[in-house]
Amino acid sequence: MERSLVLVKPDAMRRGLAGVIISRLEQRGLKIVAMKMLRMDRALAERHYAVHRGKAFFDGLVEYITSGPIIAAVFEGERAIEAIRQTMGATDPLKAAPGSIRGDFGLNIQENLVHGSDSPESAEREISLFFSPQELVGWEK
Ligand code: IDP
Ligand code: MG
Repeated sequence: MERSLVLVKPDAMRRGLAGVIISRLEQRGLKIVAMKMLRMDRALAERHYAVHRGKAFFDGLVEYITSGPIIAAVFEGERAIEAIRQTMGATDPLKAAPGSIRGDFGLNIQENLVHGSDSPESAEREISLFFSPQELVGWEK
């Protein structure tokens, strides 16, 4: 079992696509183990995207991700990280497969609707930025 941090980004929230995005991940067979709505501040955005610091798109990315409310969620499932990345589609929506979230709803490489962790190490680090261990809800009896 793997866990991944998913963010419904501000553009998706503004466009009323939160339900569709969450629904597609649920339909894929992934289980929600944590969820909250929040607005990221600059400090959280810079930590979450620390790996991109120094890149040309970093400042714009921080502006964008802090531009409105988001939904942060943890999804769990077998090979969840890869399954979520596939369900999201490639970073550039024009390169994302039709049928993927970005391929179906996106055009812009920055405003690309959704975030999903890219490795188990990233997932662990990212989940801990948004959730305390107590906020991860178990499904087993
Ligand atoms: P990912 O979200 O598919 O993992 P990353 O390369 O980790 O893609 O980039 C993080 C986010 O930064 C992207 O989802 C997108 O919002 C933004 N981004 C990535 N590359 C570019 C770019 O070339 N121009 C503008 N924004 C970008
Ligand atoms: Mg990434």
